[in-house]
Amino acid sequence: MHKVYLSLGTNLGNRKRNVREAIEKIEELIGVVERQSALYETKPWGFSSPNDFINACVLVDTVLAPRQLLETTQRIEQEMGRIGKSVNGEYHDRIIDIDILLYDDIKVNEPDLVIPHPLMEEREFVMVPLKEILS
Ligand code: PH2
Ligand code: MG
Ligand code: MG
Repeated sequence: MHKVYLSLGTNLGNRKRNVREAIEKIEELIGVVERQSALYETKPWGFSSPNDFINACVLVDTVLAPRQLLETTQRIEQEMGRIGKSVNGEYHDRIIDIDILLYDDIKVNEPDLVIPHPLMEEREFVMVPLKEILS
């Protein structure tokens, strides 16, 4: 089993329901959610939008390898109706974003997959919920 910390973010639609649905799908397709942070209401960081976020973090036990994990988080985003991804660091409103923060204590450096998440330490909306559940 591998311990994985994921960040969840949503700023469109019924945000609490989006988080709930994402966690249900994580349980179904990734593994047991061992810990879940509180939900934090946050202002958009790095772009401007009238739509505030709800952010949270979860700790999941999974048998998936890092790349399978990435494919599965992307599949969940798509199944929940996410359209468009951030291109060239330009962000957009979204129904759900699921980012991989930490995977055991390994490092991955591939064009589309970097672990630990390279921007996590700069982002309060990640670090506050993460610290709440970090073991
Ligand atoms: N995600 C981003 C960019 N900006 N701001 C907040 N408050 N919450 C996020 O989840 C978020 C963001 C890129 O994925
Ligand atoms: Mg993100
Ligand atoms: Mg993402």
